[in-house]
Amino acid sequence: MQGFEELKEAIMKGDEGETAEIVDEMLESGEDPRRIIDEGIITSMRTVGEKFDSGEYFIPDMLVSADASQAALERLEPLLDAEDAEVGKKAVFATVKGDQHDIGKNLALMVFRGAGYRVKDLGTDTPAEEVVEAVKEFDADVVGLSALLTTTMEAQREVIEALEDNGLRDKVLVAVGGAPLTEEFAREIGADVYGDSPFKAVNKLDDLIEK
Ligand code: B12
Repeated sequence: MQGFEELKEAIMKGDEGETAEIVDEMLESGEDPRRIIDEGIITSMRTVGEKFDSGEYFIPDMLVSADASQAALERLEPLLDAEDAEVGKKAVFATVKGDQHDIGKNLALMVFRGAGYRVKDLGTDTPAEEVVEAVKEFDADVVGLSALLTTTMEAQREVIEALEDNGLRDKVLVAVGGAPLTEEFAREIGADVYGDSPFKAVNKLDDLIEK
């Protein structure tokens, strides 16, 4: 039986075909798609990140692993049935200005879609004004911001300030995520939710929305 061990190995070596096959087999044997994301993909990508940090992996290794994760996600996304999609919660997601990292953002926005949110993805390197415009246009309830660099974390604060300047801050909840962030930093910049895990972030937001 192919399982989490094999899935991790396939992602780590960046084998898209094998990754997709293992995911299919796991699904056929009844594995929960959310568990495959959380304990399979996210855990593997974290390890890839650590290997890159320690100098064992290089950029090309990481990019093939990211592609393999993407192949797995494509199979899982349609299965994350949006149980309460009729509620019509809307979110705008962006990686902040100056930052090109989007693997974590893409994972997080998929988890949000799976939890019933309609999500508009603004991509990477997104200026604060573009987030403000999208919130207005899309009438968003939630803004999800991602930053992976210590130099771009501050851009999350700029987005929150731009929302305030445009009179939108009370209208939306802001969730921030990305590896260098801390709960303390999230609080300091005035975010509503610190998204170390997108699953926890969705639950916290749902609690806040219901209040
Ligand atoms: C992949 C990667 C890249 C890829 C990005 C590919 C892509 N399409 O994203 C490439 C090769 C392009 C890249 C480039 C660079 N990178 Co880089 N990169 C990484 C690496 C190895 C992994 C990041 C990742 O994808 N992790 C996996 C995902 C799943 O984790 P995550 O993003 O944290 O997301 C999780 C949570 O944080 C959360 N989350 C994230 N966002 C959000 C948002 C919301 C709303 C919510 C709720 C949750 C949430 O959910 C996710 C799932 O749990 C990290 C190392 C690391 N340990 O993080 C370095 C790292 C972030 N990179 C780094 C650097 C320095 C760079 C470069 C400057 C390198 C260079 N010299 O050119 C450039 C910068 C380019 C730019 N302007 O952005 C440094 C940053 C150091 C620092 N202190 O700022 C790191 C830490 C590596 C290191 N130790 O040096 N990088």
